[in-house]
Amino acid sequence: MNPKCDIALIGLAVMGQNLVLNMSDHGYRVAVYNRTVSKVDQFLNSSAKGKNNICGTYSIEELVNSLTSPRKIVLMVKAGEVVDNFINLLLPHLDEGDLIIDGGNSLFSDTTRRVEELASQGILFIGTGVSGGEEGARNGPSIMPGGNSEAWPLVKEIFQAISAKVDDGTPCCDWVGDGGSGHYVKMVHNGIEYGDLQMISEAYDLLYSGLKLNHDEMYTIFDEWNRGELDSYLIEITRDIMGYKEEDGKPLLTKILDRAGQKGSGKWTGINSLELGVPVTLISEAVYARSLSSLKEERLEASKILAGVERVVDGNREEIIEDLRQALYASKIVSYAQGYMLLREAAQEYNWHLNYGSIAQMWREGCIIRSVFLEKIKEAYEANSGLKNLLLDDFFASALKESQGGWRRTVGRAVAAGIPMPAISAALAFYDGYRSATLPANLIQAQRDYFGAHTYERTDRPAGQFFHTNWTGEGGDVASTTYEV
Ligand code: 2AM
Repeated sequence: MNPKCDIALIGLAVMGQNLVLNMSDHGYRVAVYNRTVSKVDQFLNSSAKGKNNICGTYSIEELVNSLTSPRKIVLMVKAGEVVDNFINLLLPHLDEGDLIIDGGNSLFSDTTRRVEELASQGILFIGTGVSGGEEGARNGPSIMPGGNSEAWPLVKEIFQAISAKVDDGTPCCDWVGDGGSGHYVKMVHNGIEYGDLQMISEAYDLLYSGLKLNHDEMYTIFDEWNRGELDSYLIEITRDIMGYKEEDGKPLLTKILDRAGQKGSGKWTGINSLELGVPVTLISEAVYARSLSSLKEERLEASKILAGVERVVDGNREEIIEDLRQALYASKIVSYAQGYMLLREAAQEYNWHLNYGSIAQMWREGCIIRSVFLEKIKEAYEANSGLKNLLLDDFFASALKESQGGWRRTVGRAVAAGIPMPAISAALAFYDGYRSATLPANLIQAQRDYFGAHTYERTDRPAGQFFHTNWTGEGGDVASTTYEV
């Protein structure tokens, strides 16, 4: 009889297969199963061929029986009810103390629910973000596990072995926290990714349609940017995309339809930020920008009707490009600061103890938003774990001071040339709002009190005392407490 397996994985799509191969490379014995069981043999006869520590199983029962105790079973299946279905199929075969791990892109609130439901039945549950795409899964992803903390010692060694590592060997995988916090951190990661993609695309728009640079010139610019503060996976692939030409010698990028797809994690981040009341403006703008891009036909019509200006950016080319680099860098700082504001509020709201430096470390390598920049975020939180806002850290505050000139000039140029920069300009508006000791919200309060008797606080009285004024002399003096206008 074959020795029992260390861990099992259900769901042999590419991510699942690659995680299995990765675990096998690290010496773990892995049992595999898939709903369409023919894919088990297909896998064993292709990329898993010759790897005798990968064991095919053909039923849930066989899978469960092939494991050492406590059993560890990873689900890499479609998010949503498919995860619940597999949990229900597994439950009758499991013993107390066994562990189910959901490595898919589940909504964090589903994960919180599953952790609680399974805990009441004596089963451990982890919901983990896995980022880095197919390549990451194969060679070292960023792994963000959260859930039942008793489960962490059972998989810590395996997860940290297969994860990406930073230069000093630290794994890009650590315990995130209780409930759905692992999937939450992955959701924010994906939201930040939306923001990064949008900002870079806005920079490209200014270079291409504003400055009329060709793709070789843009290749050189992104290559240079990738050597400095912006050094990151996404700038690197943008450079390579600029250099990619088809057989006819034309850049492939010019032939790709300008209609962006989305799978939902940016939207989830935006929705959650509205629910928690955190101004995560850049990511939300990035989601809306994709929605606007998808209105291709309507935009084509509108482009013939609505007046604009000629999309030309004049001036010293080198200065304009350096300003743009500064705008990108400053906006990126704001975007990550907003992402961390959301994490902080979520930790409060959902009762999680998040380690912000460790989250930056998990994103440092392996995942799509990996960058040199994350090292600085890690350092900021290591220096001050109670840091209220990343923008207030010395390093980031002075980086913004230095780049704000270029940032403002860039937004000004884009506005003047009719080039939309929703993310970069939203970041600047946020920055200017956040650093304002006073905002025009006093007028909003006056208006609300005028039309709806919603009351206001006064600067010349202690906060927490509410006043109502009879603005017209006609409406009466009764403040609104029971209705909202
Ligand atoms: P399949 O190969 O049988 O389609 C990613 O799509 C993974 O989720 C695949 O392993 C896929 O199994 C699985 N999956 C998708 N929908 C499923 C469902 N309704 N029931 C079970 N597995 C499903």
